[in-house]
Amino acid sequence: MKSDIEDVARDEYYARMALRGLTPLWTVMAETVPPEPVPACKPAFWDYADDIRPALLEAADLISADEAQRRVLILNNPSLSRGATRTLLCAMQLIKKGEIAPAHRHTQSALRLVIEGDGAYTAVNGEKTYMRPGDFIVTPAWTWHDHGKDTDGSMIWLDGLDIPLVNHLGATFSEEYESPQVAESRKPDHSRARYGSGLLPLEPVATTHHSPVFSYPYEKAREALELLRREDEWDASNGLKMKYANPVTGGHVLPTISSFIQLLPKGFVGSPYRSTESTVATVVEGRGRARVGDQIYTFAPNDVFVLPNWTWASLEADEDSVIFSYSDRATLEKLGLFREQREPCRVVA
Ligand code: GTQ
Ligand code: FE2
Repeated sequence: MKSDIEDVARDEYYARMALRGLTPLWTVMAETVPPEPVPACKPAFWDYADDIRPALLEAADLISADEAQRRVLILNNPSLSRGATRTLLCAMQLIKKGEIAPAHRHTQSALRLVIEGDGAYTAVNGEKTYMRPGDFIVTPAWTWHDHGKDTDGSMIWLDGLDIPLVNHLGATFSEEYESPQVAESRKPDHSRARYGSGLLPLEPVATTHHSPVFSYPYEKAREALELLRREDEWDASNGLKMKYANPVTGGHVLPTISSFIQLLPKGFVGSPYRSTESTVATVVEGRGRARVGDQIYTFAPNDVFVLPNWTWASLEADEDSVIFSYSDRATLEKLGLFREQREPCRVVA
């Protein structure tokens, strides 16, 4: 037992230390070295049809892609000052006929998941890929990229970036290109043909931090999931979940961000799962529920939700459902910080 005199002496010491920018560890042990992660990020959900889509259509009348540079709405998690998780940003972008989102590059890595429309392209270092709903596209860090649309109508896609992570690390650089578009360097989808068809060039392929393939068509991913479902190898928590891979290394597509496509068959009731990764998910097809922490979200196509780090979550599908997701797992694995936990016996009410 410590005496009152000791108490007073300690409090007086703590107050003096605070003024000097010194904090005794023993006064902040629980928050500094907690026994397990205490997520600062809470679950979050955005409704596409009712909220995101109308907001983007309004922006389409309010400002041009040229003036905005990118006509993008950021999906902010209410528990954070900016971003969907503490490492990842999620946004939705709209482009109209005749518009160009001018070429630029940045040290943050980006990915796209195409939501609706047709005829728009995104170009990476002068190589275009025309986007179709469900397609997954990577824009590696420090590559020049521009987006454009020559055909009628609007096109919408989801942007995923590691902006909060890279900004936190203090490693953000960006620059505008000298003209709105980078001149065509290769025919559209050159990289996919060269690296993305189960074929590789005979000469050694340099391993870079990112996949040499920029575009992963939905058609291919969907076909693979459909073939795999016949094998009946469902994971109790994640259904049939596959990662998008760098075909040269077998690793994740980007150095910081992992991306996944997942099939949940009609009637699937997943058992709870949590990991140290922070995940953003969007619904490509189907309907169901996501139980995330103390929240229950009813999801429909193109809705977006956050699965925070170390937070129990489970998925249920009322129809065959396909979920695209991206997470900071690629970062965590490199640092030896990825851990996961399954609770198959936990009863889901
Ligand atoms: O399309 O290049 O949502 O640079 C945020 C930053 C999209 C883009 C975003 C970007 C982009
Ligand atoms: Fe960009």
